[in-house]
Order: sequence, then structure tokens, then C-alpha cells
Amino acid sequence: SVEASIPEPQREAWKRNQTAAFKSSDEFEKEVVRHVETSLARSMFNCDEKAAYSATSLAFRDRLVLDWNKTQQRQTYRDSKRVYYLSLEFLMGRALDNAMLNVGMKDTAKAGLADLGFRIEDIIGQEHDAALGNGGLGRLAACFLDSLASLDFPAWGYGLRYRYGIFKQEIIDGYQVEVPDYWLDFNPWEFPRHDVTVDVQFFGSVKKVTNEEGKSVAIWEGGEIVVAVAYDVPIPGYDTPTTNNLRLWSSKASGGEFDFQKFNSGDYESSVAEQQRAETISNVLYPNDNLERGKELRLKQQYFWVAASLYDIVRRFKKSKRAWREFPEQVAIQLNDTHPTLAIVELQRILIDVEGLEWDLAWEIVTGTFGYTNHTVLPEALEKWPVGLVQHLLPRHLQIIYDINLFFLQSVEKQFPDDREILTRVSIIEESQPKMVRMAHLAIVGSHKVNGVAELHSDLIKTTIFKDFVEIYGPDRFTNVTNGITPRRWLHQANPRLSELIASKLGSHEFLKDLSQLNKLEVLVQDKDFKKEWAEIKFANKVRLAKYIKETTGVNVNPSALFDVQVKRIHEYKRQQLNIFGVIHRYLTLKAMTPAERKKQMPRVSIFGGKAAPGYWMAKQIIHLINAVGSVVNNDEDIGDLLKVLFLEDYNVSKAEIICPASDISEHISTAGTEASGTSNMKFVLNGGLIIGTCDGANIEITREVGENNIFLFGNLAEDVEDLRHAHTYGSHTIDPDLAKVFEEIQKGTFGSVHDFSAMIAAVKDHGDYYLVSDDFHSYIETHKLVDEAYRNQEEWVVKSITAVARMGFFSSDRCIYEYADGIWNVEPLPRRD
Ligand code: T68
Repeated sequence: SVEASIPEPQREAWKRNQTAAFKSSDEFEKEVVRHVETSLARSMFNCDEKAAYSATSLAFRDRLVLDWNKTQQRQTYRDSKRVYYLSLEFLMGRALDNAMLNVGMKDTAKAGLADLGFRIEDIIGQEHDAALGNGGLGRLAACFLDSLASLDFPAWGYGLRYRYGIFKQEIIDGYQVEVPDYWLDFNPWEFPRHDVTVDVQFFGSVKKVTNEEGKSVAIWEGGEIVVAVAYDVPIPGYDTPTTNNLRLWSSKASGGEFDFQKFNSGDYESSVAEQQRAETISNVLYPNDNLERGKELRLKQQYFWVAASLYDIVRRFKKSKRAWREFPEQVAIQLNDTHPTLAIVELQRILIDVEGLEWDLAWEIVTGTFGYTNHTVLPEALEKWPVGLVQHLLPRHLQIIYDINLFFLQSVEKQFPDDREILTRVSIIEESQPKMVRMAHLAIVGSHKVNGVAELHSDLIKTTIFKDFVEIYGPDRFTNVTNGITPRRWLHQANPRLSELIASKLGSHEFLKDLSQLNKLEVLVQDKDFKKEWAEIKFANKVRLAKYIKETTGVNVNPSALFDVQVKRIHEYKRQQLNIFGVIHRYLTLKAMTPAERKKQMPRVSIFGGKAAPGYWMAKQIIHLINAVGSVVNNDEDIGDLLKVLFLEDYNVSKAEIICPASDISEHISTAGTEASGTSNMKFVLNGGLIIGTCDGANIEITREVGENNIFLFGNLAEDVEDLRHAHTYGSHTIDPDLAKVFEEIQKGTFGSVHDFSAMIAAVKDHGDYYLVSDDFHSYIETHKLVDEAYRNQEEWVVKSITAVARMGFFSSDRCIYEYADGIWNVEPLPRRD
């Protein structure tokens, strides 16, 4: 056993003194007070909510670390295969509530904190979100970490420790303003590992030399070194002692604080400048979602993180003293999008240049190790890097990329001897001006599996952007793993009352680990008391959101109105513009009615939230229009409670936890074929909200599961999009008459800023309506009428809501992890038995 490594006499002393986790609220209180007095160096007379939060978190962190130690010991001792999830983004949100629930100690903490004079909700509310991500891709990584730990998989996440996460959004005069998110002033959840460092090389040159065996080898020399320092974040599983690790790298200059030579020679400024340049690498998260802009610093971030992570993974493998061939039997690495694709090249480099393996064996190891997940078909989001930039920053890697490409194209040529075109199409190097490295092609060639994130999306990548690769490798290299969400955070934590109601009916909380058990709720749809309680919980959640809206915007909303929510990154393809045009149409319709007619209408609250990338001008105009419409509609006395329009500032994970449980209907209305999956669609339905959506991404599978009667679908299908776009450009393009009226109203100045909004209108009227806003407008409006009608029948609505939740079991991220483990990683859980 592991213990045998300590000699007998000392072993006793260690065992006797081992730290024990708190078991009662008394013991928890002791820990909190100790942390206030020692770790925070404060007295009990000076303990505000922030300090109480810090001390509570430290008490829980201590607990997690004890579990973390044992989990890591066992994984090392058993030498089992591990999964490494490489993601440039982990959108974790708050950690304390999650840690309390996952270790099953929230009630204990609540009692202890109450004893000390605090309300647990206030303490939880002190925490700053860990917002190291943009949107769905980063949140998916966070849900996967929760599932991996909860299911006892030996798994690590690897990412970057950005000093600044996604910016904080403020709305000033209706416009988005970005404020830096400095979140690290006190972060109790991370452990700096100043002893775990990796030197990462950049720039320099390559020389070929002949070694003693007469073999030509490449030596990469010169350039500069940046040091990667590890920061570890414990990831607790739900209802299991398994605690995994998220390792985030931070950059610092080599040579410590600053270059002493330069310092001593009097060049103080340049020595500090060098330190700052090194630190820049992990300074800031790029705030674009579904867009790549080819900035040098971004490529530096990618290589810095990939090189440090691979060094760490290889170092761990080498300790096992196994043969290199066994590497893929011990290590599975998943690439979250193409951002970590350089890992493929880096592993090949380590194996051939550092470890001296033959190319072919090395390449077999590499492809056996990696899997690649694609998250988008949007052309502007596919990563490409100028060859010249890669050459400059990573000269040896460019050579290896060229060699990978050469061998790949040679085999394609053999397979398709009469087809020159295919070589141009699939080449890793795009022969453009300037030449570019196509990261998706490199990721496909270097992986044994490529997956999309919902059925439609996985089919689309096979028939469009990666079609040639299906011809080359056969269909088996491509697979689908439909996304999922963790029910721990998105049901149990966000909606505790609903979670408890379900647990009381199912007899336990087991459904939180086996979400398919929700289907046992379906027999209860005729149970009057159950339906009543179900409806009461939704109402209470709406009251809570209404209170939040009042506090943050000053607007009073009626919690009995139909809450209609669209919260996600602002993007033309996600079509918030369609939503706000629809809202204007509703406003005009109400205005045209007599007061008697108006009385018969269903009151609505239209809620928007989401960030626009700072450089995405059109997205910012959409935010502005939503706010402009809100200030007119919300102050119109003819309208009153019949329509309110809100834009909630700074949408993030912790706000999603308040918003998702409070929706009646949420909007997932992307142009068909553009949203790879979507995951908030799943969060809303799991919380008893229904969906209005297009036949896109996971909406299609949600429909299959919950049934067509329990979802509101509208709009053109993906298969028709191309023809419609063609017709806009080459045929006559008529705008939907109701939409034309909306445009006229905007252009009259009803919502101010005619000039600002003209580009949004022109995109539809004059520039080909790429996102099919006009084509889908009529069916969108008609479908909203159906929503209003359905909502009138509250009895039926609740039945739909319960039925939909009962059928959502498939969308747990636990199911995703089992599919990845089985079909891509070939790993097994390693439960702890203590
Ligand atoms: C999202 N992608 C997809 N990208 O849009 C969404 N992009 O449909 C899907 O559900 C989700 O991934 C999970 O699979 C993103 O969120 C980004 O945020 C991003 C970040 C950097 C560069 C490109």
C-alpha cells in the first residue's frame, strides 16, 4: 500500500495526527473561528460577511484537500488510466455552495453559521464568480469536471489562470460598457504550487545535428523562457469522496522577480519590463465567443498552456516506468475545440526530439492519445494561424506540422490518385496569401476520434466542413456526444425547492446521480397536490427574480405575468434581434388595441441578458435597441403590466442560477444549423420552463425526448437555409410585412437613435438577411400566440412542465461522460473505498 513508503515508527505518528474533517456544526464553527482568527488574522469583533465567507470557504477547502490527497494517492497507487480535459475556458461560477452540497454538509454549515450570527445565503452571496470563460464552451467544461468527479473518474482539467476573467458588463445609457474583472484579490479555492513549475520556450531557432548513432536530430535553441506555475483547484464529486484536480497555469518571468544581471548592470526598467511581458501571457481571457481573431498573444497563451500541461502529463507517465507504447493506455487527452491543438504537435516533438522515438511509433502514440471536440461550423470561428507567425514563435513546431502534413497528404494521394483538388481542400496548410495553418485539420489528423456536440451538429460537420475527412478516414473517426448539464448545480443548487419536491416523490436524492429516474415523475401529472406544489415553486422562483429585477433595474414586474427569457452571449446567429423585433411587434399590437381588448391579453415580461464581445459592434447595437425599447415600453401607461422589457446587466453563472428556475418560456431561436448544441435550453427545461425554439442544435433532441406537445418549435429547417440565402442574394427579397412595420416604427424614432439601429435593419433589408430574420418572423410571431394561449390554461401548462422535466434524464452531463469514457477515452471509474 501507499503507507508502506513511510517507516513503521513515523507512520504511527503521522496516523495519530492526521487531520480530521469536521463532522458536526460545532466542529464546523470551530474551524470557521480558527480561520477568522488565524488565516485571516481578524478578531470576532471584526468579522463581516466577507470574512465569514472567506473563513467558511477555507473550512470547506481544508475538507476538499483531505479528500483530494486521498483521491490522488489512490489514482497514483492504482496506476489507472487518466483523462486530461484541455480547455482554455472553465466557467466555474461560485464554488462554496457547490462544495457544501457536493460533500453533503450544507445543513451543517447553515446551522453553524446561524450560531455565529450569519445567514448562509448572505455568505454564499459574497463569492465572486470564477468566470474564466465566455459561454457554453467554458460552462460545458465546468459541468464535465463535476460529472467526472461525481462518477469517480480519474481525471484532471488543465487550463489557464487568467488574472482577468470575462469582463464585467455595465449598462450605461443603454450601452454596454466593459469593466475588467479582477477576481483574484482573495481566492480561497486555489492552491499555488510554487514547486510545480515548467519552463516554456518561445522563439529561437532549430539546428539539425547528427547524434552518436548517426541519426539526424533537431535541436531547438535560443529564444526566451517563460515559467508556468501551477495553481490547483479541488473539484469535489457529489456524494463521493472522489475529489479531482483542475490545474491552472500562471505565467511568470524566468529568473524569478527580475533579471538580476540586468538589474545589477543598472537596467532596472527593462528587467521589470521583461517580467511584465511574461506575466502578460496569463493576464486576460479573450472575450470572443464563436470568433477567432488571430492575435499573437492568443497563440502564445495556447502554446504556454499546452506545453506546461503536456510536460506535466508526460512527467507523471514517466514515473510509472512503463514503455512509451503504453502511453495511450494510460493517458487520454480531450481537446476542447481547436484551442489546444498544438498539444498534438508538442507531444510528437517530445517523443521524437526529446525521447528519441521513431516518427511512426511516436505518431501512433499521439493519435491514440487525443480526441477532438468541435463546437461550431461558423466559418469565422474556425481557427487559422499565419504560417509566418507560427514559424517565428514556434520554429520547431512548424517543421513538425509540415512533416505531419506531408505524410498525411502522401497517404491521401495514394488513396485518391486522380484527385488533386482533395489535397488542396484537406491540407493542413491553406495555400492562401498569407499561408495559414488550419487548426481543425491538424486536430482531425492528430486524433483518433472527432465529435460534434448534438446530433444535427455532428451530422453537419460530416456533410459540410469535414466531408473530405469522412471520405479519407471513414465514418468511424467521427461521432456524436450530445451535450449535457450537471443536475447538481442546475437543479439541486439553483432550484433547491424543486429538487426537494422531486426527492420527496422519488424517495431519495438518487436522481441527482441517475437523472433518468426523473421519468418516475410522469405518473404524478394527475396528482393535484403535486401539481399545486410544482406551480407554487415556479411562482416563488419568479417572485425571487422579480425582486432581483426591482433591485437592479428599478422596474416592477408582475410575477403572475408570463416570464419570457433569452439569456446567452449576444450574437447575430443567436438572433436576439429577432426577439426584440418580436417584442416591438407585440408592443405595436397592444397599442393598436382598445383598452377593453387589451384587458384580454396575457401579460408578458421579456427578459434579456448576455454580453457582447467588446469588438462586436452589431451585437452592441442589439443591446442598445433592447434597452431603448425597454425604456419606452416600461414607461407607457397604456401598456402597464401587459409588457415589460428588461435587460439584466452582467449575465453570468451565478445570475443564471436565479434566472433559469424563474422562466416560463425561454428562447433558443438561432438560425437553423448555426447553434452547435446550446446547453441553456437544457437548464431551462430541467427547471420546469418550456422552450420556444428553432429546429437547431440540441433543441431537436429535446423535442424528441419531451414530445412535440411540450415545446414550441418554429422556423425554417437547416436543410433549407442555403437555398433561402441564395434566393435573398440572387432572387427578389421581400420583407415580411409585420417586420416591415416594426422597421418603420424604429425608423420613425420611437425608440430614439434612428442612426444607431439602421445597420440592424439594413442587415435584413439590404444585406441579404444572412440569419433569416425575415423568413422566420411570421412563424415566430404565430408561435408566440400559441404560447400565450397555452399559458392561459395553467392546469395544462403545469402538466407540460412536469412531463418535460420527467423526460429530461438524457441531458445530464453524467450521460455525456459515460459516452466519452466508453467511445473515446476507454477509461473506467476508480471509486474510493474509504
Ligand atoms: C458553444 N461555443 C456553442 N464558443 O456555440 C454552443 N468560441 O452551441 C455549444 O452548446 C457550446 O459551445 C458547448 O458545446 C462556444 O461557447 C466559445 O465560447 C468560443 C470561445 C473562444 C473561441 C471560440
